[in-house]
Amino acid sequence: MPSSASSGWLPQGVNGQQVTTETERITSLWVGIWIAAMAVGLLVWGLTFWCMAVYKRKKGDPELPPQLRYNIPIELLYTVVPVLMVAVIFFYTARDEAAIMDTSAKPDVTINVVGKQWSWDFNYVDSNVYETGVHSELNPKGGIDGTPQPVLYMPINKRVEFVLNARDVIHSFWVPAFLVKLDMIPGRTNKLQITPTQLGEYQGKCAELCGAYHSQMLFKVKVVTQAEYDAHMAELKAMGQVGQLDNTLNREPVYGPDLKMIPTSTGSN
Ligand SMILES: [Cu+2]
Repeated sequence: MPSSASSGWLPQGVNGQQVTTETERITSLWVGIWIAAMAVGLLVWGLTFWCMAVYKRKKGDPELPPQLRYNIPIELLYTVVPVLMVAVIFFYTARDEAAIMDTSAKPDVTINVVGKQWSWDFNYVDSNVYETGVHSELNPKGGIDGTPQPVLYMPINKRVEFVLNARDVIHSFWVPAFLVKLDMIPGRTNKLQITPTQLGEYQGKCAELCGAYHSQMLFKVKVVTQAEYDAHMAELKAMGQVGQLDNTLNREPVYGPDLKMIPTSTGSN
């Protein structure tokens, strides 16, 4: 329990370790805003119940007590105080969002992630290899539950830049343990940099309702050592998954005999 309380009941890594370089910042913002909200809530509830108890109508009281209206100091107070509270929350949110969404640093690894109904393609840009997921509807090897989830590899302690695109409709790239998600919008490229700091396997999902099988639009994330990452790149290459999958709009992907989408472009996106 202490470890889940320290993360404000947000998803987190094993033993309270930080999953990425940004999870501590995100957790602090989350917990801080909850503490501020609870303090305000307790004050408001406290004053409300105090008024109800102290100023309730007592036996023998005549009609209603004098009614207060057009009280400028009180009206100013309940306008200025909430504006200040929102300003403080805005300041910390904007500060942290700017840090989390900052993509000015040169990444160690670039991975182009393409969302599609209802799976994912991963183009490992630096290694010029790719991975493609196929939804069970299109994959006779898997039933509804039997669809293998495509696996996204990330080397630990390396700054990974995700270049996010969508092939058909709006999707959203979400790894709950990373505490951040970003929309994938057709015709637009969004970027997100993540530096994972804990080895392990994490669940990834689509966070934007994108059609009938949205809930099955899943993938796995494996944070591995650099050596394991390199081995996986070599493995993809050995499997012939060389080049980069086209990520322009295309609702009718072409699959090879082994259900691999045939690359329709190489190199640039
Ligand atoms: Cu989706």
